[in-house]
Amino acid sequence: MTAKQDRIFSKPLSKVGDFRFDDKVASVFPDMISRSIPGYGEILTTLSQLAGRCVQANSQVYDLGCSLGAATIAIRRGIQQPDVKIIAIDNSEAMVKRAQDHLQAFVSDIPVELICADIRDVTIENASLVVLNFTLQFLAPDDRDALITKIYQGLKPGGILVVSEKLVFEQPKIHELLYDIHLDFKRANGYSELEISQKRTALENVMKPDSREQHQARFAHAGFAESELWFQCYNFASMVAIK
Ligand code: GEK
Repeated sequence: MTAKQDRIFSKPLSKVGDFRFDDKVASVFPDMISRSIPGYGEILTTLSQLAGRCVQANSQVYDLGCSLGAATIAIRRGIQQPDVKIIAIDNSEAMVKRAQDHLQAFVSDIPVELICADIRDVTIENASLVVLNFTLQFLAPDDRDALITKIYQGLKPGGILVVSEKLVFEQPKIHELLYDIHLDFKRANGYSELEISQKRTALENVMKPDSREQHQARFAHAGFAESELWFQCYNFASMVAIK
């Protein structure tokens, strides 16, 4: 199946509204995310490996902000233990509707419960792996600590949390350099200057990245004994925290 090309911001818009995960975005999402996030494919491959090592028998796995279910599919492929259920949650109806078809395109005995809900409202329990793959940055900053604490409390001992995010950097020149390199990555993937600038405007009020230091302080505050960055490409990273 070839992914439909993302042309959402290719024409000049009289007013660029806030970015929304609506049907238009859901319909081009695989193309959009792979042309926008460096390392997205590698992160999915590693999620599968982490699932193989860390998912415990008789436990639950949560994919929070699952979009079309790419992380769920990767994790499901890696799970080695019996009696595991995956709970995949997204509050975009357009995403959840399409995720159902994506999940069904792959055969597996591992059950997946797909839920359309706000991740701030769901209970996390008996979890051995929780994944926030580029989702936390879309949550209001004031709600992030409570979510990470709720996840910590719902994890079993030895359970892990994987958080992938765009990062900001405290050193201004480093910040500018890594952001510029990322824009080159988007240009190399065929996005025009107009597409890049209109998307940036659309995301301005919606996506507020934290620094690595803020993430690690939040993990520690929630109770995680250990956390580390395991992947970084430019200003995109993935971190793991262990209970
Ligand atoms: C992937 N993880 O392909 N509750 C539920 N879902 C939310 C919320 C919320 N409060 N806020 C945002 N979302 C995926 C990619 S995309 C990242 C994740 C991106 C959802 C939102 O609807 C969207 O589907 C997802 O989080 C973020 O591995 O587009 O850069």
